[in-house]
Amino acid sequence: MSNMNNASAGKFLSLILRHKPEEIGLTLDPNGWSSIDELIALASARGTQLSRDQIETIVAESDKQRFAISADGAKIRANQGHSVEIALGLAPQTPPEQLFHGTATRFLDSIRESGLHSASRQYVHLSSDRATAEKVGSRHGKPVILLVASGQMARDGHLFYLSENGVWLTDSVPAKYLG
Ligand code: HQG
Repeated sequence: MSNMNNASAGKFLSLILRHKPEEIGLTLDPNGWSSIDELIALASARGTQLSRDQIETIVAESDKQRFAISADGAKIRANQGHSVEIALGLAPQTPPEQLFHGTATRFLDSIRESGLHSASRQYVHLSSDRATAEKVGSRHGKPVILLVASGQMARDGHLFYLSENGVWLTDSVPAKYLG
């Protein structure tokens, strides 16, 4: 049995709640929620010890508010970042006129050619501020910030969603909207 520190436990929750619930035999509901008790029990059965207190601490202290606990306290889900198909249940919203996407310079040619695609995730993730985009881009290498003409995209019929933790989501961004 292993007890994880909060950083490792946060990564574990991201893995299970966004990408691979099957890794511990967990099934997410159609909106991405999992019972906290079931998650703890299944993780424990596979040798990963997490407590409810630790989960609550991670949810409260996550720098990006990556997770949400349901109002009744019984369930948890990731606020964004999923590769598994779930419905966050967000209503489309009108985005600001401009949003930012941080990426790595080595992806630029491909992005200029074919636009922004969500790769393995459900949505392309966009930031309302440059500093956040810079951090997101740095995860992949030498960062570069792309400006997204989100206002024009919306007027042209593209849908935007705002996750509970403030990340703008859209299916894809055609190259003509990138500056
Ligand atoms: C790039 C983190 C080549 C795209 C972050 C990105 C975010 C292309 C990478 C969230 C491309 C995908 C998401 C194309 C897109 N050709 N490369 N046509 N279109 N790309 O990790 O946006 O900390 O799936 O630019 O903070 O980096 O996990 O997406 O570089 O909010 O909570 O393909 O994940 O949140 O990478 O990050 P990712 P992302 P957490």
